Amino acid sequence: MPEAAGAGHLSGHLFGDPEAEAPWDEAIAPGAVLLRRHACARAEALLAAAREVVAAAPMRHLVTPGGQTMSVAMTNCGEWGWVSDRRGYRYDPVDPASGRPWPPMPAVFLEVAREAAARAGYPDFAPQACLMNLYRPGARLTLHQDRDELDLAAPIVSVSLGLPAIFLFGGLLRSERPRRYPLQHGDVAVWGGPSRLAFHGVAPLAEGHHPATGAVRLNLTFRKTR
Ligand code: MD3
Ligand code: FE
Repeated sequence: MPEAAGAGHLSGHLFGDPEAEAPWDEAIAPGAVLLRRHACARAEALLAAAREVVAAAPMRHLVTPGGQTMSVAMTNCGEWGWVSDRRGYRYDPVDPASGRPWPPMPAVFLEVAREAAARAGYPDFAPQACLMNLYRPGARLTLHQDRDELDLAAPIVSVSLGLPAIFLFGGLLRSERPRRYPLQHGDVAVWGGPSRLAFHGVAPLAEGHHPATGAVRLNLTFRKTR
Protein backbone atom coordinates (compact mmCIF):
# COMPACT_ATOMS: atom_id res chain seq x y z
CA MET A 1 0.00 0.00 0.00
CA PRO A 2 1.43 3.43 -0.92
CA GLU A 3 2.28 5.93 1.82
CA ALA A 4 -0.90 7.92 2.49
CA ALA A 5 -1.12 11.35 4.11
CA GLY A 6 -3.75 10.00 6.49
CA ALA A 7 -4.45 11.28 9.99
CA GLY A 8 -2.46 8.48 11.57
CA HIS A 9 0.64 9.35 9.62
CA LEU A 10 0.32 13.10 10.25
CA SER A 11 -0.44 12.89 13.96
CA GLY A 12 1.89 10.04 14.78
CA HIS A 13 5.08 12.03 15.19
CA LEU A 14 3.94 15.42 16.42
CA PHE A 15 6.11 16.55 19.33
CA GLY A 16 7.46 13.02 19.69
CA ASP A 17 4.25 11.79 21.33
CA PRO A 18 2.90 8.78 19.42
CA GLU A 19 -0.57 9.43 20.89
CA ALA A 20 -0.65 13.15 19.97
CA GLU A 21 -3.27 14.39 17.54
CA ALA A 22 -2.95 17.52 15.42
CA PRO A 23 -4.88 20.52 16.83
CA TRP A 24 -7.95 21.85 15.00
CA ASP A 25 -10.20 24.92 15.31
CA GLU A 26 -13.97 25.00 15.89
CA ALA A 27 -15.91 28.26 15.65
CA ILE A 28 -18.76 27.96 18.16
CA ALA A 29 -20.34 31.45 18.09
CA PRO A 30 -19.51 34.91 16.75
CA GLY A 31 -16.27 35.84 18.52
CA ALA A 32 -15.86 32.43 20.20
CA VAL A 33 -13.48 29.75 18.95
CA LEU A 34 -12.29 26.46 20.43
CA LEU A 35 -8.67 25.65 19.58
CA ARG A 36 -8.89 21.93 20.20
CA ARG A 37 -5.76 20.28 21.72
CA HIS A 38 -3.82 23.46 21.01
CA ALA A 39 -2.03 23.36 24.41
CA CYS A 40 -1.29 19.60 24.48
CA ALA A 41 2.32 20.03 23.43
CA ARG A 42 2.92 22.45 26.33
CA ALA A 43 0.66 20.81 28.91
CA GLU A 44 3.51 19.45 31.03
CA ALA A 45 5.24 22.84 31.09
CA LEU A 46 1.95 24.57 31.98
CA LEU A 47 1.31 22.11 34.81
CA ALA A 48 4.84 22.43 36.20
CA ALA A 49 4.47 26.22 36.20
CA ALA A 50 1.01 25.93 37.77
CA ARG A 51 2.46 23.85 40.63
CA GLU A 52 4.96 26.64 41.33
CA VAL A 53 2.21 29.25 41.45
CA VAL A 54 0.17 27.08 43.81
CA ALA A 55 3.18 26.60 46.11
CA ALA A 56 3.31 30.42 46.54
CA ALA A 57 -0.45 31.12 46.44
CA PRO A 58 -2.38 28.00 47.48
CA MET A 59 -5.73 27.00 46.00
CA ARG A 60 -8.64 28.07 48.22
CA HIS A 61 -12.44 28.00 48.18
CA LEU A 62 -13.74 31.56 47.97
CA VAL A 63 -17.04 32.69 49.45
CA THR A 64 -19.58 34.48 47.26
CA PRO A 65 -21.17 37.79 48.33
CA GLY A 66 -24.27 35.67 49.09
CA GLY A 67 -22.29 33.58 51.59
CA GLN A 68 -21.93 30.34 49.57
CA THR A 69 -18.55 28.61 49.51
CA MET A 70 -17.59 27.89 45.88
CA SER A 71 -17.04 24.22 44.96
CA VAL A 72 -14.20 25.19 42.59
CA ALA A 73 -10.91 26.04 44.34
CA MET A 74 -9.09 29.09 42.96
CA THR A 75 -5.84 30.99 42.94
CA ASN A 76 -4.28 33.58 40.61
CA CYS A 77 -1.06 34.74 39.06
CA GLY A 78 -0.17 37.95 37.27
CA GLU A 79 -0.60 41.62 38.19
CA TRP A 80 -4.20 41.19 39.32
CA GLY A 81 -6.13 38.34 40.89
CA TRP A 82 -9.88 37.73 40.93
CA VAL A 83 -11.25 37.42 44.45
CA SER A 84 -14.67 37.07 46.00
CA ASP A 85 -15.83 37.55 49.58
CA ARG A 86 -18.87 38.87 51.48
CA ARG A 87 -18.07 42.38 50.16
CA GLY A 88 -18.27 41.39 46.48
CA TYR A 89 -16.20 40.32 43.48
CA ARG A 90 -13.13 42.30 42.41
CA TYR A 91 -9.61 42.20 41.02
CA ASP A 92 -6.96 42.76 43.67
CA PRO A 93 -3.17 43.07 43.21
CA VAL A 94 -2.67 41.40 46.61
CA ASP A 95 -3.51 37.83 47.65
CA PRO A 96 -5.76 38.34 50.69
CA ALA A 97 -4.57 35.00 52.13
CA SER A 98 -0.91 36.10 52.32
CA GLY A 99 -0.96 39.90 52.06
CA ARG A 100 1.59 39.60 49.23
CA PRO A 101 1.28 40.28 45.49
CA TRP A 102 0.11 37.32 43.39
CA PRO A 103 2.96 35.25 41.88
CA PRO A 104 4.09 36.54 38.47
CA MET A 105 2.55 34.97 35.39
CA PRO A 106 4.88 32.17 34.21
CA ALA A 107 6.37 32.76 30.75
CA VAL A 108 4.77 29.60 29.32
CA PHE A 109 1.32 30.82 30.48
CA LEU A 110 1.80 34.12 28.62
CA GLU A 111 3.12 32.38 25.50
CA VAL A 112 0.19 29.98 25.22
CA ALA A 113 -2.40 32.70 25.94
CA ARG A 114 -0.92 35.20 23.50
CA GLU A 115 -0.50 32.65 20.75
CA ALA A 116 -4.11 31.46 21.11
CA ALA A 117 -5.46 35.02 21.13
CA ALA A 118 -3.45 35.88 18.02
CA ARG A 119 -4.75 32.79 16.25
CA ALA A 120 -8.31 33.91 17.08
CA GLY A 121 -7.72 37.39 15.69
CA TYR A 122 -6.46 39.29 18.77
CA PRO A 123 -2.77 39.91 18.01
CA ASP A 124 -2.17 42.32 20.92
CA PHE A 125 -3.68 40.42 23.84
CA ALA A 126 -1.82 41.40 27.03
CA PRO A 127 -3.33 39.46 29.97
CA GLN A 128 -2.97 41.10 33.38
CA ALA A 129 -4.61 38.29 35.34
CA CYS A 130 -4.69 34.51 35.23
CA LEU A 131 -7.43 32.94 37.34
CA MET A 132 -6.66 29.26 38.02
CA ASN A 133 -9.71 27.08 38.70
CA LEU A 134 -9.25 23.64 40.25
CA TYR A 135 -12.13 21.18 39.84
CA ARG A 136 -12.41 18.02 41.92
CA PRO A 137 -15.26 15.59 41.18
CA GLY A 138 -18.59 17.31 41.81
CA ALA A 139 -17.17 20.85 41.49
CA ARG A 140 -19.12 23.11 39.12
CA LEU A 141 -19.66 26.70 38.05
CA THR A 142 -23.26 27.85 37.77
CA LEU A 143 -24.23 30.00 34.79
CA HIS A 144 -22.69 33.47 35.05
CA GLN A 145 -21.26 36.35 33.02
CA ASP A 146 -17.67 37.58 33.36
CA ARG A 147 -18.13 41.32 33.77
CA ASP A 148 -15.67 42.33 36.48
CA GLU A 149 -13.19 43.48 33.83
CA LEU A 150 -13.18 47.15 32.79
CA ASP A 151 -12.07 46.47 29.20
CA LEU A 152 -14.71 44.29 27.61
CA ALA A 153 -13.13 44.71 24.16
CA ALA A 154 -10.33 42.32 25.15
CA PRO A 155 -11.08 38.60 24.87
CA ILE A 156 -10.78 35.96 27.60
CA VAL A 157 -8.55 32.99 26.82
CA SER A 158 -9.11 29.72 28.69
CA VAL A 159 -6.94 26.59 28.80
CA SER A 160 -8.31 23.23 29.99
CA LEU A 161 -5.97 20.66 31.56
CA GLY A 162 -6.62 17.21 32.98
CA LEU A 163 -10.05 15.64 33.36
CA PRO A 164 -12.68 16.55 30.76
CA ALA A 165 -15.64 18.77 31.65
CA ILE A 166 -18.91 19.79 30.04
CA PHE A 167 -18.83 23.50 29.28
CA LEU A 168 -22.23 25.22 29.19
CA PHE A 169 -22.41 28.07 26.69
CA GLY A 170 -25.56 30.18 26.75
CA GLY A 171 -26.62 33.44 25.18
CA LEU A 172 -26.67 37.04 26.29
CA LEU A 173 -29.79 36.32 28.38
CA ARG A 174 -29.72 33.95 31.36
CA SER A 175 -33.00 32.47 30.13
CA GLU A 176 -31.41 31.03 26.96
CA ARG A 177 -30.84 27.28 27.23
CA PRO A 178 -27.06 26.67 27.11
CA ARG A 179 -25.39 24.41 24.56
CA ARG A 180 -23.02 21.77 25.94
CA TYR A 181 -19.41 21.41 24.76
CA PRO A 182 -17.02 18.80 26.11
CA LEU A 183 -13.69 20.46 27.00
CA GLN A 184 -10.67 18.18 27.04
CA HIS A 185 -7.04 18.28 28.10
CA GLY A 186 -5.18 20.81 25.95
CA ASP A 187 -8.27 22.57 24.61
CA VAL A 188 -7.94 26.37 24.45
CA ALA A 189 -10.89 28.70 23.97
CA VAL A 190 -10.96 32.37 23.04
CA TRP A 191 -14.09 34.36 23.95
CA GLY A 192 -14.39 37.86 22.57
CA GLY A 193 -16.53 40.22 20.56
CA PRO A 194 -20.23 39.37 20.71
CA SER A 195 -19.53 36.32 22.95
CA ARG A 196 -17.65 38.22 25.62
CA LEU A 197 -20.74 38.70 27.81
CA ALA A 198 -22.40 35.34 27.09
CA PHE A 199 -23.68 33.37 30.07
CA HIS A 200 -21.57 30.27 30.68
CA GLY A 201 -20.80 27.63 33.29
CA VAL A 202 -19.31 24.20 33.92
CA ALA A 203 -21.38 21.08 34.75
CA PRO A 204 -20.38 19.09 37.87
CA LEU A 205 -17.06 17.34 37.18
CA ALA A 206 -17.30 13.58 36.76
CA GLU A 207 -14.89 11.29 38.60
CA GLY A 208 -12.00 10.02 36.55
CA HIS A 209 -8.27 9.71 36.17
CA HIS A 210 -6.11 11.72 33.79
CA PRO A 211 -2.44 10.80 33.29
CA ALA A 212 -1.34 14.45 33.50
CA THR A 213 -3.34 15.61 36.56
CA GLY A 214 -4.78 12.55 38.30
CA ALA A 215 -8.30 13.11 39.66
CA VAL A 216 -8.68 16.83 38.86
CA ARG A 217 -9.30 19.40 36.14
CA LEU A 218 -7.38 22.69 36.04
CA ASN A 219 -8.65 25.62 34.01
CA LEU A 220 -6.58 28.74 33.39
CA THR A 221 -8.41 31.92 32.33
CA PHE A 222 -6.44 34.87 31.07
CA ARG A 223 -7.94 38.34 31.26
CA LYS A 224 -7.18 41.97 30.63
CA THR A 225 -8.70 43.49 33.74
CA ARG A 226 -8.46 47.27 33.14
C1 MD3 B 1 -17.47 32.44 27.71
N1 MD3 B 1 -14.27 29.40 34.02
O1 MD3 B 1 -13.44 31.42 35.57
S1 MD3 B 1 -13.48 28.88 31.07
C2 MD3 B 1 -14.49 31.61 34.92
O2 MD3 B 1 -13.74 26.09 32.95
C3 MD3 B 1 -15.01 30.50 34.09
O3 MD3 B 1 -13.17 27.14 34.75
C4 MD3 B 1 -14.72 28.20 33.37
O4 MD3 B 1 -16.05 30.63 33.53
C5 MD3 B 1 -13.80 27.07 33.69
O5 MD3 B 1 -15.12 32.67 34.94
C6 MD3 B 1 -14.91 28.36 31.93
C7 MD3 B 1 -14.21 29.41 29.60
C8 MD3 B 1 -14.81 30.78 29.57
C9 MD3 B 1 -14.28 31.82 30.28
C10 MD3 B 1 -14.82 33.08 30.14
C11 MD3 B 1 -15.88 33.31 29.28
C12 MD3 B 1 -15.86 30.98 28.75
C13 MD3 B 1 -16.41 32.24 28.57
C14 MD3 B 1 -16.45 34.59 29.08
C15 MD3 B 1 -17.47 34.77 28.19
C16 MD3 B 1 -18.00 33.70 27.52
FE1 FE C 1 -16.66 32.73 33.63
